[in-house]
Amino acid sequence: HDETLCAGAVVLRGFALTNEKPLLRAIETIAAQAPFRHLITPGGFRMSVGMTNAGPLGWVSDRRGYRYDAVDPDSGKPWPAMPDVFRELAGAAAARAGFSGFVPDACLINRYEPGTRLTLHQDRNERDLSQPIVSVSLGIPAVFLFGGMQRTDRATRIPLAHGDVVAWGGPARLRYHGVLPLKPNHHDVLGDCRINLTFRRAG
Ligand code: MD3
Ligand code: FE
Repeated sequence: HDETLCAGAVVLRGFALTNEKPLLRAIETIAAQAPFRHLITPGGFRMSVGMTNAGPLGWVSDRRGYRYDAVDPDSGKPWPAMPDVFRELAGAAAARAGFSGFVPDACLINRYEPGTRLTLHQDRNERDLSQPIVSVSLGIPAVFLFGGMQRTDRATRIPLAHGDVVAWGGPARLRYHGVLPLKPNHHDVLGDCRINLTFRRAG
């Protein structure tokens, strides 16, 4: 069943489970071409989340700032292609949540290990903020923090498990969000990690 968290944010529990194996195979193929790495924030901190990308644009961070780039800075090559199974899953989830015609051009792949967290932030590097974001959770569960339009607004906690998909758009698009430090845990398929796919229309 679908859960509306607030206007513009819909959780589709288990929506990715039917494509679990193709998704995991595709992630392995991407990571073989563009390995997970720990980016440096503009402030000089190493992110605890490991990241890579697929699609025409990839999200990167370094001392100069956050941006989307067609090229993997580690290899100098374009990011791996966006697998059809990724694009189709993201489009179907967005449509079901009420955002028809979503065609992502960027998939950021985040890898969390126990202890890893993502501090509260907004996603605002994308050109067209009327486009939604779709996220797919795989592996060990996490607690997602969903805040308001200001960093200091009280955040609600949303548990996200293997196969859960969330679509965020409209009035939810610029809300602050983050992920609490992952608890030590084990997932039968992914091992001791969580992988999150974040689909965006960036360009
Ligand atoms: C709510 N990733 O990469 S995805 C990120 O689980 C990021 O890896 C988290 O936040 C993760 O930027 C959360 C869910 C998400 C993504 C974008 C949002 C939630 C959002 C934008 C607006 C509101
Ligand atoms: Fe985000």
